[in-house]
Amino acid sequence: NEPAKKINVDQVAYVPGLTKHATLTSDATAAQTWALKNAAGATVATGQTTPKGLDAASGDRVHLIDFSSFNTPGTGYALTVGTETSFPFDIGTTAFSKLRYDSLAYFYHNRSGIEIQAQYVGETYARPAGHLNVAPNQGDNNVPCLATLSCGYNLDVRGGWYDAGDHGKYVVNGGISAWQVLNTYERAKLIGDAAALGDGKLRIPEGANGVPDILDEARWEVEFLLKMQAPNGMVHHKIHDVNWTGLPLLPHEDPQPRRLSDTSTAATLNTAAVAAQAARIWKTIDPTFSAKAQAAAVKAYAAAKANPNKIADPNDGTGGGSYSDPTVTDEFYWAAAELFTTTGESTYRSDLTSSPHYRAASLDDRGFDWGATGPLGDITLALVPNGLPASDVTAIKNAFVAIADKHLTQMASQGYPAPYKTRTGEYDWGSGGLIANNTAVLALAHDFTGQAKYREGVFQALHYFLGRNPLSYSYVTGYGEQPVKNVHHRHWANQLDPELPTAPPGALSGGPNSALQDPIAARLLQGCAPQKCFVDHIEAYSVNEVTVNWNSAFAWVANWAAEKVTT
Ligand code: 9MR
Repeated sequence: NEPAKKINVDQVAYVPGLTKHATLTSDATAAQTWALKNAAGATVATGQTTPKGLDAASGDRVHLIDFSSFNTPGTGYALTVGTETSFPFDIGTTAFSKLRYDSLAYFYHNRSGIEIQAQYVGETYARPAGHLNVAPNQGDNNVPCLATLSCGYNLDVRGGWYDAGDHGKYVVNGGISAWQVLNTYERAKLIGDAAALGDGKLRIPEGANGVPDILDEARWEVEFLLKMQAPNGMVHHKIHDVNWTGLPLLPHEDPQPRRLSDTSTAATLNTAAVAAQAARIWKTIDPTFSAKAQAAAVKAYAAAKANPNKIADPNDGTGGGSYSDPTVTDEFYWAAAELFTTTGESTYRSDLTSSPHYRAASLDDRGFDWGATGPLGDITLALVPNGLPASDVTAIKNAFVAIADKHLTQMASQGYPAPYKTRTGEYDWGSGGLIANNTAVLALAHDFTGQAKYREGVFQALHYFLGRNPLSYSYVTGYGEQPVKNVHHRHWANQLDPELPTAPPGALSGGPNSALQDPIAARLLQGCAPQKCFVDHIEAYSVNEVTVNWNSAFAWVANWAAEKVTT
């Protein structure tokens, strides 16, 4: 890792009019004097730190620096304490107008089955289409099931997004990702600023087709989810290489045969949920696609009810991740919520209201992810008009506010505040994605109450991602003075091959994971405090990978933040 700073700041930007906090690491027990310097080196504000003592998540002794009262926009500010200096940062909002689109650009970069063209991404990131059966690729055109299954058909499952640093495509993770990209738009359309998400806002081939680009991008994945549906309505869990490939490797150069895993209840319900959401979003934009998606959703839900306990094999981790989820009551709830919201039909309504997850019962302060999807249904029920009793919708909104309050309480006790709490007090694989999802809970609490404290919480969480953390990294590529550079990815692999690029701007690293689940992390990070269990190394896949589901969570938050501070 690069050396950490003693004063850690958001390396990108603080927003005029919002609180501005930084963290000093110091063993001193007395308050210290801080100074804010402008780009010319002149002191523009001073104050005293607040000593907070030992901080559990980082293992640092910390002081709080509060320079909220300084609001003059500008670039090149820095905080100093004695001889220590922070990285420079802006006070302003321009970065947010870029960050919202860069975080969404992640998805085009990682499309499968289509050439990635220089006119949208530049020469550095242009590449041929992957997995179209052009040698040495074996292609996703006509893929058989795993040898041990006898499903009796092959599927054409070209397209979609690669999951992460690997070339697998996993329905359970593609589902939450597509849903979050679509929800970014649906929320903006209902209660926010949809104009900022209109046609021509992203650099993608569909940029001038009259449909918002964010929808075009999500549709690339939704179409893939629909292709994964078997003739009986169940949906195949995943498609990936027969054996793991090494790094670096461009998608079109992957020589491994591809194979479909068995269908699973979780994948089937993910597809039902996202297809039902898509059906209502495209209802007037493309009625044919809307009807196709709705029919697939209805069929998938019925198939899942007939096969309610078909759990993906947790040991099926050769050539791709397992993404096995032993509990599917939350997926049933999410799918019923989407189908009820789209169709209004009573069978979905009764499944929904009789679910143990009803009224945000499973929203907690660990948050949601690909395996815990109940809150996705709650977000839809809270945002999209439906036929539920108003008191139940209010109860769902109140649950988000109550969890947001828990996050604020926990953040107030932290040296480097990030909304996240695990049962063991440690950080999980993909902590960045979990933190981003909890940040969305804070954002929704602001949507539902209008209270400023929740908006402050959102920006505090962004500060954590953008450098106010004990390792002084911006976990977002291309943003800040010291962004992560060596994320685990097969073609953003500059660390292994100087001919290949580093990641483009706007990709979120998975971030600290105390379980040290790869050989590099295990070798380098023994004994780390939770927020320090991270290394910017390309082979450290359990801490420094990028994935669609973490970027969808981060893009949701980045777009919300941009809406609040830019016009
Ligand atoms: O994000 C997943 C995380 O929650 C799991 O703990 C981990 C181990 O099963 O797998 C993560 O997902 C990876 C997937 O299996 C394969 N593609 C890359 C994903 C991100 O690391």
